[in-house]
Amino acid sequence: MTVEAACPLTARDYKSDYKPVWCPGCGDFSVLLAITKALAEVGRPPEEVAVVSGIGCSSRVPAYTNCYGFHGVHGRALPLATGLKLTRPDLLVLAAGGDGDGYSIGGNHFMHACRRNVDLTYVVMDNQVYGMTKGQPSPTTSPEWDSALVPGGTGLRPFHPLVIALAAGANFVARSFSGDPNGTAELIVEAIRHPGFSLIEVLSPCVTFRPEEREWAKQVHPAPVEPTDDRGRAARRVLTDDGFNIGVLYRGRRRPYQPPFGQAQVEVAEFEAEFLP
Ligand SMILES: Cc1ncc(C[n+]2csc(CCOP(=O)(O)OP(=O)(O)O)c2C)c(N)n1
Ligand code: SF4
Repeated sequence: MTVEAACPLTARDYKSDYKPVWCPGCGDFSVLLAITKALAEVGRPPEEVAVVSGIGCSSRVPAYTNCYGFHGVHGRALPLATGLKLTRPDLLVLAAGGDGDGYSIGGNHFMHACRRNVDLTYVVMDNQVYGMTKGQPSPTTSPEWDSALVPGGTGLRPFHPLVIALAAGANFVARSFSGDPNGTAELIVEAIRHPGFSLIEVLSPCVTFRPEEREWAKQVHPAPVEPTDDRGRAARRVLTDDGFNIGVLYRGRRRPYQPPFGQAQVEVAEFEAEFLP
């Protein structure tokens, strides 16, 4: 059962004492601020919230909150978050990470999390690069991005996470920009309140390996159309937009997946006996 907080919570109530080790200017600072503001606005106390991640600069978020946290294996934030939510539906479960973590090694889990539509919120800090491992291209890197590691660029078509999410069954899809922490917080609040699997793609510059991403501040703009509940229409829009439309892009009506809880068919001792010599 949800325990109402005795007095209004603030973003500070969700921050841990650990000081982020991100590079000065990294977009992830503002995303952390947005997440803590959103949690305060939703009002569930930190002990009723679990923040789950894989590995990457962006995946350090759980350590910087004082909610329950799980800093897991690279690419495995979503199976962890899914299992947790299914067994503890009373918790607010938020997964966070980067484009490498979520769309490369974790790409298969991403699709199936969308398909399962468990009531989770997934915040992806997309900087179109592997920041933590020093600048390799990620699935969302543009083909012509020239770097010392891949001279002349990859020449590969980028993965389009929002279209994949829509096709696979995500129930809420939004895009935001880290330079607007208040707007990002509002989207995260809406995503948390929306039933089912919600994806928020946050354009979050990696100022160290992609300094040109500082220009995103001049390129982002509000989505020119109202959100739709028609995923075909939403998919067409995000396929043809400029990649800088900010706001809610899709609000679906799928019922979240939540199998009956607490009706185990097998006693734990019985299950253990199968594995004991
Ligand atoms: C199984 C496994 N493979 C590879 C790595 C190395 N690795 C750590 S973080 C990372 C990519 C991080 O990129 P992203 O998720 O985009 O996060 P960012 O650092 O840019 O925030 C990789 C490849 C690992 N830790 N574990
Ligand atoms: S390497 Fe990039 S993503 Fe990682 S902390 Fe530095 S600026 Fe942020």
